[in-house]
Amino acid sequence: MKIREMHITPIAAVDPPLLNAAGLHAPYALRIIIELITDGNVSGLSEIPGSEKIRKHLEESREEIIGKDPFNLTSIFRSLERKFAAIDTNQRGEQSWDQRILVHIFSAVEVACLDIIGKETGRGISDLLGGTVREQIPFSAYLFFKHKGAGGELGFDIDPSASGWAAARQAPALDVKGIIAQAKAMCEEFGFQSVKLKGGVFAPEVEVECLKALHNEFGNRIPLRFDPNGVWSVETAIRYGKEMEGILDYYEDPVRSQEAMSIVRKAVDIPVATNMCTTSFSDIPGSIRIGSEDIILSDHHFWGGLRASMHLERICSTFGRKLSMHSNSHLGISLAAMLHLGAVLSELPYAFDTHYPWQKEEVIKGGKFRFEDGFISVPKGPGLGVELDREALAELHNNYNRCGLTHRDDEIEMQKVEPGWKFELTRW
Ligand code: GKR
Ligand code: MG
Repeated sequence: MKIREMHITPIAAVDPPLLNAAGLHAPYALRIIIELITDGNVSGLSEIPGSEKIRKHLEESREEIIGKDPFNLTSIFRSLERKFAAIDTNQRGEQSWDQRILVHIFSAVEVACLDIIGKETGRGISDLLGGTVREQIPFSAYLFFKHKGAGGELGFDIDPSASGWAAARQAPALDVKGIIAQAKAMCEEFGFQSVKLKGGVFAPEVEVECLKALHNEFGNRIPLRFDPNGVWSVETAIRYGKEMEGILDYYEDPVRSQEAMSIVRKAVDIPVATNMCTTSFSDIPGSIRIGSEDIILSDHHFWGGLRASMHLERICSTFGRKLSMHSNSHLGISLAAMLHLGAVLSELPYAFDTHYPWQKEEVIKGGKFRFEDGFISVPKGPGLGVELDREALAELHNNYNRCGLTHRDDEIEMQKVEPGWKFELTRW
């Protein structure tokens, strides 16, 4: 069996004006859909975060992929490593999302090849990864401070005919009242049983007040997480961390760097989680030496695939860390891959993150995955268990061509509402 074709389609999915430490989400979130087709006409899919830089490198990786056997992942990876050895060092960036190229390409190729292998063998990806140990995967509500607006063509306007979560998704959430309303609407619609608040947007006392209000509203029944994406100083993180002891289930990247995280971790009695300070296998020795976190939030797009995330789980259990999942704005192909990973991990100590409720569009047939009590069932069909909706793909690709965005830049988007706004590594 050989890979005969590789289709790389950049897409843009409507995204509301969500705030974070890096600024503001653009009206569209960029993704890339990859389709590999074999000489036997079997198609394998994957989805990764989109940027022109990654798209260009994916295009350049064609010769390492076309003509190869999808079962030969190790040798494909080795040749990709050789090809990109010179460019892929230390480019993660200062933002909360990873900008390294090779990990994205590995993830794109691995998931699409596993999708092919699953279709060839009639087995789901979770079977290929060692077998399903759970059929339903728990997710957490992911709250954002946000401006009023639906995103996409509507931008900061709304569709007044929307109701339920579709209306709540457009509403502003710039204070305690807005966050509580968002949390209630999201939990009511999707049944989430834990809640994460994205912070690093307003002064610490405002965000901590929101967390206390969430705790008052939901009580201990709903575990809370909080993530200011590293823009607090060690002093701020310790001071406010102490106020949140007994309220937070975990404290995610309050500060930047393994050293700073380990100081906060020792001073505050809340488990500390990261998707920013320990983000690759080469960070593991430092993490163990310094003791920088209790929980590593993996992401198959950023750790180089599903098998790499399983490998990470093994390392985590060896060194006394828990593993859970980070997310960025995404659609159903990425979600399907996350579900298969969730199905095979030995333990799921925490519900996974997902931005999925913030996106209303889909690129797979049958529309969006459905949550039940905050859980999604692992798809049953062979491979990923999802099928590409080619009309939807064409529409989302048109969005991409029309919107003019080439990469994520939350600082530029933020400057449209607050002229002169600048991203700061440590803001408070
Ligand atoms: O979507 O604005 C966002 C988040 O801030 C995202 O970019 C982060 O990567 O959700 C992520 C996180 O947990 O840090
Ligand atoms: Mg995070």
